[in-house]
Amino acid sequence: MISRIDLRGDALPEGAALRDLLPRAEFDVEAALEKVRPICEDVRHRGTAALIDYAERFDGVTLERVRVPAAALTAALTALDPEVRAALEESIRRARIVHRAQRRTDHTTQVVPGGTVTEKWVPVERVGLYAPGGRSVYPSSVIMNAVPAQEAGVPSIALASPPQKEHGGLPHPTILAACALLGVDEVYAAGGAQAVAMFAYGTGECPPANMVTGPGNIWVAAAKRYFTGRIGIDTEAGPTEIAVLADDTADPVHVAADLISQAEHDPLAAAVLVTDSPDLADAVERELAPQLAATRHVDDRIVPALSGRQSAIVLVDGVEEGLKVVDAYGAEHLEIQTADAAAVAGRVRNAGAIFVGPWSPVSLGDYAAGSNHVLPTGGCACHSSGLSVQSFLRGIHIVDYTRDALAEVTHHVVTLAEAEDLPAHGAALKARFDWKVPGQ
Ligand code: HSO
Ligand code: ZN
Repeated sequence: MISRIDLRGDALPEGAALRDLLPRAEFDVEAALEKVRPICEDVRHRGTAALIDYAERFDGVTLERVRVPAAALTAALTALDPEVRAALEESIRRARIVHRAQRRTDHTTQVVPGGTVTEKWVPVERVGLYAPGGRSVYPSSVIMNAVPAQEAGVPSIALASPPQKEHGGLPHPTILAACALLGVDEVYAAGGAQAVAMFAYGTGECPPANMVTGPGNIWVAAAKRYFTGRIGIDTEAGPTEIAVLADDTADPVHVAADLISQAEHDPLAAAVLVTDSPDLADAVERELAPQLAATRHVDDRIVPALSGRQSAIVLVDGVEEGLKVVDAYGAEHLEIQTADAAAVAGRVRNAGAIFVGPWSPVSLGDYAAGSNHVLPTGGCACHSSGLSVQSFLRGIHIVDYTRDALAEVTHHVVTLAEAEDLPAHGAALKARFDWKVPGQ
């Protein structure tokens, strides 16, 4: 069901050459851009009327307004299963603990006597969060987006989620209940690219936002790409990925369960096991069938995900080589199931989040570790981080020099300005001192 890539024997290639040997899902955001452009421009020109038309066309619902009434949020919370409520509350509590600790404080550095640079962290003014609907109704993702934005101090937070036919054109009730628990009361029944456009351009009902975050399908990713430069975005979330680096100390039952757990998201989800133990590889493969027999979403998602070209068992000579492989892959989620897992984890350079040892599975991080589950996919972990308080803050440098401190550095500024053929830059400093415009 899952293919094997045998990298044992020869020395591993470096960097991109190694990455090319590893599996990865195709996720052609560029191709989706063409379809998304007219939708976004339609929302720009027709606003709410366009959103209502797309709700009819894509979601099969007739909306009178896109903004969800406050009473619907309260009703969803009242109707919420008490156990689900308790679990969401615990997830929120843990996420708050971690994200509150991320908040950076403003810092003033004295560069020279009389010359300071202060770095001041200012939250983004208004943020639009996106929560998918359809196959992926994830109230946990509402938490993972809203908590860092709130802890960053974002004053205006709105959320969009697709209208659901079976819920009278409102977003899914668990999404609404999660919003109510989090205190996010500005909610819109809008999905896909049109929801991102609503936030980017604003409509009669919804003021424009400075930033849009949150996972979504390829249309949402394409719309984020379309608006990059106009608004801030987190990463363009692709299909979810789990990589497991394991040796013969790993429990095949755990490894198989964890691979299946992320394969459950999407037929394009990736599950990659990197191991130096052929015995473990065999045992994990043997474990798949009985575990699949005991779960749901098998034929539509898990089997296509595990047997797709994006998933594999990669055999390596040792944990050292395994580290090279997982670094080249840069997984969204990486589990380390080896002897001395913490030390091995400490050496990983590229991963969205790392899960150490047998008692820290990815599913814990998805819901209740306190960590964030909006993470870079598609190898973007090599240059980007997951969502955090930092994602919603801008660091503004405040430069404050005295006359003497400026005088002391003027000759250097003038020299560099001349070297760049920008004499007016130098003149802006010289004009402040005992200097006359030549010829006057
Ligand atoms: N594993 C997904 C997040 C998620 N899992 C939501 C369950 N619900 C991407 O990190
Ligand atoms: Zn998950």
